[in-house]
Amino acid sequence: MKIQNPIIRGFYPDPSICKANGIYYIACSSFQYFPAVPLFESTDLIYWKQIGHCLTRKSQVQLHEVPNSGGIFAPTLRYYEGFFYLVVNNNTDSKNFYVFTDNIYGEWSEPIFVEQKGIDPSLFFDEGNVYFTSNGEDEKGNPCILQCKIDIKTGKKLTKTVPIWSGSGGRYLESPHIYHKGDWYYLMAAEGGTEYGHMITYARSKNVFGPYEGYQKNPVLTNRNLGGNQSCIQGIGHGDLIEGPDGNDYIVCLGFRQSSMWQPYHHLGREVFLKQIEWQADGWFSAKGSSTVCEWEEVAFDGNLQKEDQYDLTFDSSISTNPRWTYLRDYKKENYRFWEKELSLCGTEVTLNDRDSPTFIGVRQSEFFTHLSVEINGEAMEAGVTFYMDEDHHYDLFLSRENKEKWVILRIHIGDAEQIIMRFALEQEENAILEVISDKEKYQFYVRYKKKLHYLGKARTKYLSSEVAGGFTGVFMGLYAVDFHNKWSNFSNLRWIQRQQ
Ligand code: 6LW
Repeated sequence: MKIQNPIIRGFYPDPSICKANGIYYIACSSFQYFPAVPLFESTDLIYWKQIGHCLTRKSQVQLHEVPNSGGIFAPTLRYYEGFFYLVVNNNTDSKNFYVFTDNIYGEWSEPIFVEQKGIDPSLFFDEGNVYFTSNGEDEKGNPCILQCKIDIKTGKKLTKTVPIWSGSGGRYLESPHIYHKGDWYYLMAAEGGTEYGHMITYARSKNVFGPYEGYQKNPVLTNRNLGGNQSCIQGIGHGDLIEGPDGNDYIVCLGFRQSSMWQPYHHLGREVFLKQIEWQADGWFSAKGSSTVCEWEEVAFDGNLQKEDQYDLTFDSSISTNPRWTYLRDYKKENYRFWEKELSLCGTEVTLNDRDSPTFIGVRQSEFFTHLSVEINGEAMEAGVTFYMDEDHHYDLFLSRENKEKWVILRIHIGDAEQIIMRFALEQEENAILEVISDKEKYQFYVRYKKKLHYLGKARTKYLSSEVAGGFTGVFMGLYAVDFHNKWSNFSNLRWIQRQQ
C-alpha cells in the first residue's frame, strides 16, 4: 500500500523509535516547550497518536528563560528488558541525561546524567553492555561520533570516551544510532545540517568501538538533490531504524514540507517521514526504490491512513487531558483553569515578546490549510489567539480592553517590527468570536460580530518560517492572555479544522 508522508505532521523533529510488545513508540525534540519530548504510539507505523510527553516535571527539565530553540534537543528512545529509556541533551546547560520507566503511559524517572559532551546522545544495549554515543570532536578538534560504555544503573562511564567515526565529509555530523545485525554493528548518523543539505549516512564495523567503514554510496538517504518543482519535501535526515510489521526495516527520519519554489521556506517545522530500506547480499543496506523520500511511499503492509481526526481540535474532549496542549518554558500552573468545554487563562505581565513564560497554551500547526474559530470574553487587557513561531515572530488576534473600551486587534510581530494592522470596536456586552483561515501562503484574520464575518487583514506564512526566524521549531496555534493586574479571560467554542487541501 502507499502511505502518505509525513507520518507525523507539524513540528515534531528528530524522531527516535522503538518497539515494545507489538507497539511502536516515537519521541521527538521539544526545545523551549513544556512538557518536553512528545511521545506517540502506533500499531502499524502509519497512524500515530500522541500519548503524552516523557519529561513532565520541572525536576527533570529546567526551561527557565531558555532561548528559543534552546532546551531539549534530539532524544533517543529505546526499550530493553522491560524498561523504556529516553536519553536527551538539554542544550541550554549542555548536559546529557536519561530517564527510564517500566510504564510508558505513566511517569518517567528522575534524570541520570552522563559525563559525555556533545548533542544527540544515543543509548545502545548489546549483550549485557550499554553504550553511550553522541556527536563531538576528536583530540584535534575535528567533528566525530564519540562513544563510551556506561553503567545503566548510575550513568557512570565504564570506559573512556573515544571517537569512533568521522562521517562521510558533510558538515554537522550528528544524530548517531548503533544497531547490531548479524556480524555487524551499523552506525547511522546525519550530516549536512538540518536544512536543505541534510542527509543520512552510515558505516559498519565488526567491533562496536570500530574502526567503522563508511558505506560507499553515502548518503543513503537525502532529498538534497531535488529542487524546484521536483519535490516539496526537503531536509531529509536525522533518522532511526526499526523493523516494520512486515519484517522489512524502515527509517523514520525528519524532513519538512517547503512552500514556494524559488527561495523556498517552511513554517510548520520539521516533521516525521517513513522510508523502507533494503538489505543487500553483501550486508550493506540502501533505501528502497531511490535514496530520496516521497510524499507517497510504497510499503509492504497495510495500515490506517486516516489523519484528520488526529489534528482537528475542539474543547469537546477534555482539554486538561489532551496531550497535544503545550506550554512555554516553566509555565505557572495556577494561571490555567480547565472546565468541561472551556478554558480560563489568567494574564500576567509577561507578554508573547518575552523570552519567558507568558500565559500561553498551544498546539502545533499540522497542515497549511486550517480554519480556527474561538470565542473569548473576560477582563484581561489582552486575551486572544497567536500563530507563534517564537517571541520575535508571531501574529496575534486578540480581545483588548483599554479604558473601558473593547476592541478586537490584529497585530503582527516580525523581528524588530511590531505593527497593529486593524482595530475593530465591540460593544461592551458582545463576546469576540475570532476566526483565522490559513493556507500555504497566508493567514487571514476575522472577527464574527453580530452574526457577520468581518475581515481584519492578512499576514504571510513566510515571516513565521524557519528561514526567516531561524531556529529548530515550527508554528504553534496558541491561546494566551496578558494582564498587569492578573485578570482572567475565558475561551470557549474552540474549533480548529486542519485539512491537507
Ligand atoms: C539536532 C540535530 C538536528 O540536535 O537538529 O536535524 C538538532 N538534526 O541532530 C536540533 O533538532
